[in-house]
Parts: sequence; structure tokens; C-alpha cells
Amino acid sequence: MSESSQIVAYIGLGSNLESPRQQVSRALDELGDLPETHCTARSLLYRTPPMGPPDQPDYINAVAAVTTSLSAEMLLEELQRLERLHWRVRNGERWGPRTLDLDLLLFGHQQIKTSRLIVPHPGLGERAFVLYPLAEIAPPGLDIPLLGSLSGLLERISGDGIEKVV
Ligand code: A4P
Ligand code: MG
Repeated sequence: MSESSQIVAYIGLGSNLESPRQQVSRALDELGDLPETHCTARSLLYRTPPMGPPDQPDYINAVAAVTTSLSAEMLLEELQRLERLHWRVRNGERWGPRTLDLDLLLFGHQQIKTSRLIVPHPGLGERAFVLYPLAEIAPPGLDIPLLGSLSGLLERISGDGIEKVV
């Protein structure tokens, strides 16, 4: 495998059911065990108010950076396999509570739009629970396809209600 086939990808993690801190911490460890993939950085855990139905617990969110030689589609499959390991049940409620959500935020500088995968992840630019942990581990000048620089996005978003878990 040549170095040039390695892509830097960012993965968003979220949980608000069944011991969310443990769910996210365990998933961060599991990302490092994915095939053809190395976890190179992980953010702290953040406690964040729920986006979507308000009658659900706060979330724990984090972001990890990986290098991988998997394709984006194969990486998504691996992420969904991990979600199933965490007993994620899809009940159809949009933005409803979940034991573990793994979103492929960025895959190098690629723009992808298929029936199964959209990258950059939709909503990335407006979600403080993604941008704050991402900014902890990504270069401020990170250029996000379609959206511009990470630092520019952060200037336009409020981090109200978001706190680092210590
Ligand atoms: N899919 C397409 N693109 C992607 C991608 N880049 N990464 C497809 C991951 N999946 C992607 O996802 C539905 C389908 O999206 C997948 O089958 C995949 O093929 P899902 O995880 O089953 O559905 P979902 O997560 O319930 O829906 P959605 O709209 O993706 O929700 P989000 O955007 O993930 O938001 N509040 C806080 N504070 N923190 C959170 O983490 N998360 C959500 C869920 C709601 N509120 C939250 C948080
Ligand atoms: Mg999702």
C-alpha cells in the first residue's frame, strides 16, 4: 500500500443513551481498530444540548481524525458496523435519541453525493457540536469543500450550552 493512497478523514461521534460517555469513549478506541485505518487524533468529549426533539437527554459528542486507505463507501460500512455493535436501533424518528451515531464528516477534500453517502456531512457547517470538537484536532485553516475555512465557520456559530467533559 503506498502512502499516496492514504486519505485523512474526520468522523463525528454522538450518543445520548445508555452511558453516552462510555459509548463514545469505546467507539473512539474501536475506530483505531478498523481495517486499513489509523486513528491519528481524538478530541475531548463535549456535552451538548440536543438538536432536534427537545425531550431527549443531552448528547456526548467528539470528533476523531483517521488516515485510511479504505474507500469512503467502505469506511461508511465499517462505521455502520460499529453502530450496530453499540446496539444502535433505527426507529425512524429523525434526530431522535441514539446509543451511537457515527458520521463521516470529511473524506480528504472529496465531495461525494450518492444515495448512501453525502460528504461533507450535511449540516456540518451549522453544528456547533461538530465544529467545536473538530476545531480541537484539525488545523484552523482546514478548507472544507463547499463551506470554506473551519475558522470562518466557527466565527459564525455560537458555542452556547456546549461544555467540555472533564
Ligand atoms: N449518510 C449519508 N451521508 C452520510 C455521512 N456523511 N455519514 C446516510 C454518515 N451517514 C451518512 O443516517 C441515515 C443515512 O445517512 C445512513 O444510512 C447513511 O447511508 P442515520 O445515522 O441512520 O440517521 P440519523 O443519524 O438519524 O439522521 P441524520 O439526519 O444523519 O442525523 P444526524 O445529522 O446524524 O443528526 N444533537 C446533538 N447535540 N448532538 C448530536 O450528535 N445528532 C443528531 C443526529 C441529532 N441531534 C444531535 C446529534
Ligand atoms: Mg447520522
